[in-house]
Amino acid sequence: MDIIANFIDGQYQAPCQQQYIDNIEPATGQVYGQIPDSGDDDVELAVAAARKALPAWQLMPLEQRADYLIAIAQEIERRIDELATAETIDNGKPISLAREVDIPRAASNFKFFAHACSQFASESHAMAGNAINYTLRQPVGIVGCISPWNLPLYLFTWKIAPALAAGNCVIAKPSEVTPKTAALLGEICQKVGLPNGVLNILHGTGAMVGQAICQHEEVKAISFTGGTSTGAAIAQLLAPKFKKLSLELGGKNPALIFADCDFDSTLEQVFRASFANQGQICLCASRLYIERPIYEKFKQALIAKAQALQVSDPLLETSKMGALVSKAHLQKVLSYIAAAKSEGGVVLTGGEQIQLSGRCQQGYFLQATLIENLANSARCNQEEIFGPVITLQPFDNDQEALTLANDSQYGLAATVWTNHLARAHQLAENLNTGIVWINCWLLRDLRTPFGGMNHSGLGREGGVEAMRFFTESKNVCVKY
Ligand code: TXE
Repeated sequence: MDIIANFIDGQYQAPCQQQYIDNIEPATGQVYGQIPDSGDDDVELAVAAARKALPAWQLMPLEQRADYLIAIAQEIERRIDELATAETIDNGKPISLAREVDIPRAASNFKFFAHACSQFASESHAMAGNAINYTLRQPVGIVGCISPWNLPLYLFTWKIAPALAAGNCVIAKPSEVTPKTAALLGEICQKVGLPNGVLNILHGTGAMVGQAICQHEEVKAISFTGGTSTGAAIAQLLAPKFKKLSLELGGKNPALIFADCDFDSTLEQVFRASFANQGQICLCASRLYIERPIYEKFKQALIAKAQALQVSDPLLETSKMGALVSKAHLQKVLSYIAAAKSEGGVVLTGGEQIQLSGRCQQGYFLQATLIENLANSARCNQEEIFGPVITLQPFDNDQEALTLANDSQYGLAATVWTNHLARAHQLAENLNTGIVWINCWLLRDLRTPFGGMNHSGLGREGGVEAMRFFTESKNVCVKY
């Protein structure tokens, strides 16, 4: 049994109340470990550790702080196989995806913000009459970072790295569903000698330790990634406390596929955008709008690819489609397929849970699923399913495509597939999403603002946006 501990003040510690939660491997459906079910007492210990560490950490020369982040990145890279295996066991994603995307990106997050902290400039504004203003951007202090289960270490470090780079001390909570790589990050911090209390990692549920982190008076900012409803609950709780809040929430992302696109390349990329990580990425393309002249051809090609996509044990090197993250999530995704059928949807392929043999017999597996013939108002077109389920609809002109795409409460990411230059830029201007990819998907420059609008979140992560979120700006005006 793999028992995880909290990481507080540079040491692993059992939860104060000695309460634990089972940790289940999605590919087998079996309990393989236990994680702390932490609460207020554990948060108190973590805040005390952060409070003690803060003065030295925030006054540390930038280069020295950056050196710690680089050292963490290098240690992540050194332990890539162990971390990738742990991620796959916890999340159910194919081991090749964990090793090629999740873990390398965790290292990149630390490297990127190590450099960002030495480039993080500020402004001054000279005035007529012998006066000058300068802007200080000082660390917020103790901050909370709360992350989800779909890209565990990737999103956990996407928040922690800028928070540390900006001179804050962090209380971080991974999802209780995928805690393992976050737990291992504690060992990495010990190995590189990160000062005790700078990063504290607590495990447990959102309702208990998650909420306790958000509520603690000394935690001055919360960076959250997860479901829209959870984001709303956190915002409601924190509004009267006037804490800084970054919410990276769900998405229901349209793909606008025009007849003039590069067909084969678009097919490959759209398929990956739809089913990568079993469709459990907030940026996945889940609503495909296809210009009518190529609708049938593109549909048949997608069906063929979906049927060829082998669901298998995610620990196999050849695995391209692993398990969904939990039994509850699998049931949620299946409920949407049932809803689609009740709303007149036609399941073109997939739609059924798959039972594998051997060790994965009790695992949470689902076929890649394509559905057509649904109104844009249908639940499967309006709600985030967050699984390997996509819908297809034809359109006849640019305006119709834009109207369909923008008919959503979400606004995270859109993709546009066309070689028509003016069309691409005009659509990019008018799509109500925080991110627009044209003839590509998930091509990421960490300097860019990352996030969505409406029900997809509040604020932006990445680059200078993240450094500014994790600092308070102060204007100093000098008369001389
Ligand atoms: O997210 P939750 P879950 C969407 C997706 C998924 C749904 C729920 O649709 O089906 O969200 O997924 C912590 N105070 N996304 O259950 O519940 C929780 O412990 C403080 C999109 O993972 O939002 C976990 O660490 N913390 C998303 C984290 O919040 C709380 C990726 C996320 O949990 C809390 C994942 C509370 N009251 C899911 N309640 C994306 N944008 O990528 C929960 N938590």
